[in-house]
Amino acid sequence: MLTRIDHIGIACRNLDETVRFYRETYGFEVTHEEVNEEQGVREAMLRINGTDDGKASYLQLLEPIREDSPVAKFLARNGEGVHHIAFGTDDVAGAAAVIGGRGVRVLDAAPRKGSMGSLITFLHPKDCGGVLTELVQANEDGAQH
Ligand code: CMX
Ligand code: CO
Repeated sequence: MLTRIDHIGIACRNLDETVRFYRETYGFEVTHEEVNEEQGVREAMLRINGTDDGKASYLQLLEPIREDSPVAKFLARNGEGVHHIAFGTDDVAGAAAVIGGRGVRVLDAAPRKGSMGSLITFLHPKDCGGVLTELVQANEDGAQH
């Protein structure tokens, strides 16, 4: 059902400085940048490696664009750091229904738009041992490969 670590989401105050850190320290490059108005973030995706299911794993660097966004709230409470983990699936709605049936709160009534044309949904961190967890269905046109 879940076939890869799609990405790890990292909350930061300054996207450009954080991108520079990952480039200069590890040699990771930005594959894609976008603003997701619905999620309230400006984000950069850094592709790390391909995965057994033919897709890929990324770091997702997240800078808030609004004070009332989840990432802004997280930064105010915790400072910069790991914000969420995302698992990849080929059927996000199906996976959310199965996991929801196991007693975990699914935060979105229907999947929303994620990076690179993906479909995403979130699971409540309080039902996941303190880990905000995202499910991702990559865009099948290959944008996420
Ligand atoms: N990881 C772990 N725990 C978290 C958390 C996180 N990222 N964010 C909040 N929490 C915890 C808080 O610590 C708090 O715990 P306590 O009650 O023990 O103090 C509790 O959840 C409630 O926190 P809050 O600050 O009051 O936040 P809200 O309830 O308003 O929102 C959440 C929390 C998870 C429902 C909200 O952040 C959300 O809907 N997230 C999903 C969307 C999202 O994060 N988008 C940004 C990323 C976009 C992307 O990946 O593309
Ligand atoms: Co994410």
